[in-house]
Amino acid sequence: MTIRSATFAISAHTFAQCPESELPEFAFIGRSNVGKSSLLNRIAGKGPLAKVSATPGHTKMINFYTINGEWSLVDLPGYGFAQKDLADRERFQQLILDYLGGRENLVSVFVLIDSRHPPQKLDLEFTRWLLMEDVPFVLVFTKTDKPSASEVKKNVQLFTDTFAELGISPPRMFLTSSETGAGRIELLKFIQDELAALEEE
Ligand SMILES: Nc1nc2c(ncn2[C@@H]2O[C@H](COP(=O)(O)OP(=O)(O)O)[C@@H](O)[C@H]2O)c(=O)[nH]1
Ligand SMILES: [Mg+2]
Repeated sequence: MTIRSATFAISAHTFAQCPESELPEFAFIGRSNVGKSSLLNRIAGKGPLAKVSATPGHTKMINFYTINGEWSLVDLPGYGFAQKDLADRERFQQLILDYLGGRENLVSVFVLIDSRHPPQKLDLEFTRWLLMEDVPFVLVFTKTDKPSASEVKKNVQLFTDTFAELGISPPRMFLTSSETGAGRIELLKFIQDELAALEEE
């Protein structure tokens, strides 16, 4: 798939502020600092769209981007960042749950996982929640340029094992790096296939 245009559309602080849209949507979620904004920029490939932050917990709203005028990428707030203000943290969590549970044009969620670490409790809890709620998702391992190939393989395998223990077949998995661009073509192919499947419905 060729990216002809990628533009920032709008930011939403509440679910009610999310714009009504007919465009199929793909949402990025994961722990703060996992590399959501970097990967979004890499996939769009049109220069910096989303702000990449040195300090975790920066994105406190939902940002919508329109690609080729045909579909949307959505940067959700990171989960697991210990906001000092509890009310603030609950507001983000509610925003995420409202969006994932209620967004009608949501096609698939990209759950970003840091490939340097074995499965983290929060990531597992979150994927379990998605399974329970029947929200379609894939796992996207980030920063694969950092650890050794065998370390990445081990951490991916640990995830696969976890799903096997739950008695469910593992979701699609992608290995990516915003540094090298690894995985970009595979993710775009996935998006293209999903869009094609929608057309056939
Ligand atoms: N080496 C490496 N660093 C990355 C990669 N993706 C993101 N980072 C760095 O990780 C930090 C957090 O990235 P960001 O995209 O803001 O994460 P977000 O909080 O999930 O949106 C930044 O310092 C990025 O430069 C990657 O693929 N490889
Ligand atoms: Mg971000």
